[in-house]
Parts: sequence; structure tokens; C-alpha cells
Amino acid sequence: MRTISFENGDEMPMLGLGTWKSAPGEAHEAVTTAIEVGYQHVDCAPIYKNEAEVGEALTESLDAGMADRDDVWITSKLWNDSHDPKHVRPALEQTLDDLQLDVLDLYLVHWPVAFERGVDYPSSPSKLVPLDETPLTETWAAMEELKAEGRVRHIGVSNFNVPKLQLLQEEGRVAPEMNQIELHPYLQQPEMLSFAREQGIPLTAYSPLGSYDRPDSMKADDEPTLLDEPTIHEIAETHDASPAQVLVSWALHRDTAVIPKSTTPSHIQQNLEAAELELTNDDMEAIAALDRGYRYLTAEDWTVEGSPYTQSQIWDE
Ligand code: 1BO
Repeated sequence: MRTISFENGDEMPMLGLGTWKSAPGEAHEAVTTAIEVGYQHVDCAPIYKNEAEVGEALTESLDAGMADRDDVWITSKLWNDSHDPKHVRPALEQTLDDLQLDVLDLYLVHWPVAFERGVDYPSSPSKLVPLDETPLTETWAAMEELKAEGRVRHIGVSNFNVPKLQLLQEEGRVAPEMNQIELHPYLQQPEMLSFAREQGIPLTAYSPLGSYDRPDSMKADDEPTLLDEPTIHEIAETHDASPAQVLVSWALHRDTAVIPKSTTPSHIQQNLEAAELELTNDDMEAIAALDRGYRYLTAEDWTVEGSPYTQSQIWDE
């Protein structure tokens, strides 16, 4: 498995198991299967509401000798209600406790959006906290402390645009070591890719299969279904692979890490096997032409009237 190398020599396997939307009762089996078939990277977050289950499965798998702790990369994320520096450490402690770990390999600020403490999803704009009240630089300083103390090995962000990455690069002591963002053929983000390459900030692609299984309330009525895309199907046929495998392989061919989520054992296995799938230059060119700047996860609920956030502030400014 190819890896992303960090300055201290740590290596993150580029293909990991995503756990967003893995329902209670399913996450355990998904993680167990993943470790069994050879995954060495699991992507988690407290907002996925399954970290305790993931932790149980991990502990059982490690205790059963299916892998060594040092051979499994675990990422988790700071939820939006814990941006206040005084909440950062308790949030990490809860995650470590749930995952039954002493140290996380990578800890990410999940969104550049802050909520009031205890809020999972804001029921009204008044529950959103403006960034001038809880600046990202202060949250980041608290993340840096966790890294300095060795509670987390690496720190990064998720859903950050270029100006927000630059802010942390300029103001922080540690530059972001990862940006986890939505990336797939319908949202290829070429400017972010070249900025990240130039700056040496690795990217992880989330929703690489188009997030078809997210709640209907998060879906636009007319959204395109990536897994039904004819070009992807044609390429899949020529390689005797599945469309999902083509999508995973495409992400790896662009040198991004990728975290497809599945709870179906055969799909978990197939997604891993996609690391062996070689796409041709023609395949890559055909997929490049599919970009339509289409974002599945818009965070629209957090930019309703009265919110201190706007779509362009989250994604562009
Ligand atoms: C709301 C969670 C988005 C994916 O990490």
C-alpha cells in the first residue's frame, strides 16, 4: 500500500476505511472486516456517533493479533462544538477514550465552522458561533499543544479552503499536515490540488464514491449520482473492475489519500483491492473531463439566513 510520508518519517497508508454513516451495529463489523482483509487506516470522528464501537472493534482486532497498533493509522476530528481552546483537550480525551487509544495518529479540525458547546447540528443560526469569537488560529494553537505533548502525532484540518490554510500556515507554529476535503470526479478542485502540492500539504479525499448513502435531508433533489456515471462504468468494464474501484483508484492516481466508507464486507475488500488497479492516461483524461464543480456536502444548513457563515466564506474566501 502506498503511503503519505510525514516530516518525522511517519507513513500514512493512502487508502483507509471511512466510518461516516456506518450505523451503530454496523461499524464494529466493518472495522473488524477491514483490519482482517488488510486495511491499515481508519478514519473516524465523534460526530459519526460510532467511535466507541470503532474502538471496541479495533481493540478486539489488535488483541486478537490481527494487526499491531503501530501498523494501523487512526484519524479522528475535533467537532465544531469544541473549537474553544478550553474544549479542545476534553474533546480529544473523549475520542481517545472511545477509541480505546493512548494516542491518535492524526487529529483534524473537522470544519472551519464553530457551534455552541454541546451542539451536534445547530437547530437555529443562534447556535453557530462566529469565527471572530472563536478564531481558527486559537483552536489551532490548542491543537498544536496536543501535538507538542504527544497526545496526537499529527494535526490537520478538514474542509479548509486555500485562504484558511494560508492563515494557519502564517499564524501557526505548525503548518496543517493534512486537509481532508470532498474530492471525486464531479468535484476535482484543481486549484486546491496544485496549492496543496506546492505547499506540501497532503490531501485526503472524502465522499470519493459520491456519498449516495447520506441522509435525504442532506441531498439536493436533482443531484447527480456519481456511481451511475457512464464514463466511470465504461472504464470499469475495460478493467473488469467495479465503478467504486475506479473511483478509489482515480483518487490514488492523483496522489490523494482516500477513505471510501462501506459496511458491506465484499465492498470493503473490493475497495482495498482498488489500490492495485492501474488506470491509463486515457482513463484519467476521460475522468478529468467529468469535473462539474459539484459539491455533495454543501454545509447549507449552516449558512441559512441569520448565520454568521455564508457559502462563499466557507468555500471560497
Ligand atoms: C458532517 C460530517 C461530514 C463528513 O465528515
